[in-house]
Parts: sequence; structure tokens; C-alpha cells
Amino acid sequence: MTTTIEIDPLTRIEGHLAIRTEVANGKISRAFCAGEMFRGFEVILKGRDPLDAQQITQRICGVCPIAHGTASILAQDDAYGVQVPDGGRLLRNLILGANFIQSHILHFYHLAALDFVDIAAITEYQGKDPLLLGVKSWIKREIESQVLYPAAPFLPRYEGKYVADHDLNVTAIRHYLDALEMRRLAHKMACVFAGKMPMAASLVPGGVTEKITARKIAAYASMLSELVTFIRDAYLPDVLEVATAFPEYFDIGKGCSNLMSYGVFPESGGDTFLPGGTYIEGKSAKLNPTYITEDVKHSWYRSGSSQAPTTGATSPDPDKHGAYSWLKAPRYNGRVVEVGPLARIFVAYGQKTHPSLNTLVDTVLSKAGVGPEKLCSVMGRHAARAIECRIVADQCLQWLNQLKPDQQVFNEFEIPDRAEGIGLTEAPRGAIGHWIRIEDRKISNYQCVVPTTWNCSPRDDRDQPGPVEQAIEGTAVDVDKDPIAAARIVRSFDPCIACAVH
Ligand code: NFE
Ligand code: MG
Repeated sequence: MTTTIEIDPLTRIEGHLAIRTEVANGKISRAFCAGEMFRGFEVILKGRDPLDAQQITQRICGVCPIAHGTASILAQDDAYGVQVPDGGRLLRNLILGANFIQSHILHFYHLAALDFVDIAAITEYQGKDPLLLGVKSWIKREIESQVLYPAAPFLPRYEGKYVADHDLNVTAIRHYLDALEMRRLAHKMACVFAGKMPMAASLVPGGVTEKITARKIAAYASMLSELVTFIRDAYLPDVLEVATAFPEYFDIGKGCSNLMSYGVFPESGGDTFLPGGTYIEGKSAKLNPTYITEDVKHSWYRSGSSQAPTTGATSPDPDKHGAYSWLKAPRYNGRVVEVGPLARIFVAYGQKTHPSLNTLVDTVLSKAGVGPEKLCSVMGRHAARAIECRIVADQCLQWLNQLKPDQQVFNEFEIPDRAEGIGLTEAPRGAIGHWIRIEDRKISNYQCVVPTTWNCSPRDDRDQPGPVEQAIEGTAVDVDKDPIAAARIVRSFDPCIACAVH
């Protein structure tokens, strides 16, 4: 007998996502991932001054604005033929690096950890930490008041196994609170060179508008050192504790196992610190951006399907028959590919570009008692994100050390009457691309293909399910209980539907 389970909306993610599943013989047989909101940034951008693009596209999302701003200025660098001086390149890396750190800490502690950590354990807390005592009295009072949603968004929650060890739960809850402060610090650190956050003022084609001074270098360095300590002493160990308590999640949520990274954080020689590349059907290859297309057979758009973003269009069709999502379905050479920290770490690990990255991956995996083949899993995604957070934070110090006060950060450019540009980079959640076309010095077409559009895509023209859909399908669930395994799988991708529907 086939029955259905709907998770709508899925909480503790960004944006509005519905997961609809069909369950047969105790397993999810089919899954449908639906983005239920249209935003229309690509339409808004038409006819605008091209220099508005990096400001407007940052408004796509408050979590990863720097990634959108970066993709936009890279597309414009390309369209204007302007070279970014070394100082500008380093400042861009430092601003984006700070945004990665903020986003990864946010995802683990504030979105995903409570899938595993038992928040109710705080009611038994006997210590003296005033912050934890505050949380204890709040949660106790809410539970005892027997309202429908006690202690939302933490309770009620799905049934299932949670961390059993009291001390581990309490430590993780304390780190949840500390992580709020760490995110504030990461935003402040980005501000040193971004001017303001979350929407950076300093990102422009040709470089960055913020000057480099010794004071700014010192300010960034002191905040970075606090963040590195938190990542090293709290984030990575907490992920390992969760991995040890839930080893079965290295075998759940495998997904398509095709991985793609555009590469991010340009280095002086033209390479990127985290390399681009693909791993498809078991083979590694160089990235070929001409393979990127978007299908819309099951998406509420009437524009042509299998379009390359250079010629892509955005024409909403809310009544379209057979459609079930506002996300398009990006494909790479027709293949379903997963993007994100897991893809980046897997590609970098395979290319052995940084011995320290490979050592950290080996150390974390050996502590978790698994090999690299288990990275494609719920726990592998959490581990990859924490590893990347550490690697990027460490690298920010290297970039910072390369800065010289008063170094050139910007090169002049002219906006041509007609031009085209492509900006490919990586957001915290994965591969992000912006494609700009300029006519009469105005934007005539602008297309964004965004990480969560890749990961949460609906079925494509060939009816192949998207990465999250594939990761859920085949998962064992108890239909009489709550579908916690499915929720944990989806959250491991760190979806942002606000970005995905842009
Ligand atoms: Ni709204 Fe984003 C990231 C982008 S996800 S968070 O990271 O781009 O699609
Ligand atoms: Mg788009």
C-alpha cells in the first residue's frame, strides 16, 4: 500500500520548502521537493543600470549576500574586461571568507543541530551558567503551560532518537548560544572590508572600494582568531560528537553522488584556493561551464527548457500543468549534480591541492570511523561543512598576512554599450553563477543559477529527480511516526529556498 507524508513547511531552513513523499513498504518511494514562492529578481534587473546588479542581487538573501554580490561583480569584471588588482582580490576573499564562516556556523548550530541534540535535556540542568539557567526556565515554563507549540521552534518536534548524554546535550546548547555571538562577530569581521553587512557596500566591478589600513588588518585578525578558536574547540568537536552518536547517518541520504564545484577564492596565479571540478559517475573531470542548462518541464515557467543561462529567460506561469515548483532544474551535461561544501571538499581532496585539507579530512573521518566514500551522506555533509569552515578560516589569516596598507584595491573600467559576462563562484551552499547581458548600457538579460536551485531542483525534462529528491528516495520511514529521517536528510543540504527561487 502506498501512503503519503508531507512536510510542509520544512522548518529550520531558509525560505519556504515543501517535501511531499510517497511511502511504500516502509520506504520513501518517490519524493517531490517544491519551492512555493516566486520572487523575480531576474525580471527586476532588466533595464537597470548594470552597476545596480551587485546591490540588487545581494538582496536575494541575507545569509549569503556576499556570494551573490561576488558572482555579480565577477560577471561584470568579465563583461567590462577589467582586471582586479591583488589587493582587491584579497579583500574580496576576506569578505566572502567571513560570510562562509558565518553561514556554516549558523547552519550547524541554529538550523541542523537540534535534529540531533536533545533540547529537552536542559530541563534537567543543575549547573550555574546563567544563560543556560535562562533557557532552562523558559523551556520548562513553556512545556508546563501545555500550549499547542511549546518552546517553538524547538518543541514540539519529530519523534526519534536524540543524543542521550546529558553533558553533551548541555554543552551543545551552550554552544548554540555562543554561536549567535560568533555569527555577529563574523558579520563584524566582514564589515571591516565590506563597509556594512549583510549587504556589502564595497563590492564593485574592478575590485573593492575599501582602503587597506594597518588598523583594519588588526581588527580583522583579532576577530578571526576568536572565530578560529570557536571552530577548532566547539564546532568541529561537536560535529564529531554528533557523528559518533549517529553513525547510521553516514549511510543515510547518499543522493546522486555526482558532485560539482566552480572553484572559489581566486589566488594570484589564476587558480582558486578551493578548486573547481566535477565528480560524475565515479570520474573526476575539469569544469565545463557550457554544460550548464536549466530545464523547466516541472517548474512554473513558460520559458524554453534546457536553456543555457546566457539565453535563459524567466517567464512565470503559475497555472502550468505538470509543474510543482518555482525552482528551475539546473543540469550539467544533462546530469543531476549536488553542489555545496561536500562537493567542494570532495573535489579538493581528490585533487590533493592542499596537504593540510587532505590531512584534516583524513583526521575527521578516522575519528568518525569512516572512509571518504561515506562523505556522500547526511553526516558527511555536516562534516564537510565543518572541515571547510576550519580550512577557510585558517586561509583567511594567510590572505590577511598578504595585505599591504594602501595597496591598490581597484582598477577603473568603462561600461560598454554592449557586452556579456559570466561570474562563477561558490556560495556557502554551493556553486553560484550570474550571467549578465548589456545592451545600450542597460541590463538586457540577467540570469542567476543558484546552489539551492541545483540541490532542491524538481524533476527535469527527462523526469530525473533532483539531488535532494534522490537523497530522500529509498529512505526507511515509519509512517505511523514522524518522518525525521527525511527532515534530517533535507537539512544536511542546508537549503535556502529564498535563494533558490530568486
Ligand atoms: Ni540564501 Fe545562498 C548560499 C546562494 S543558497 S543562502 O550559500 O547563492 O542557494
Ligand atoms: Mg535563475
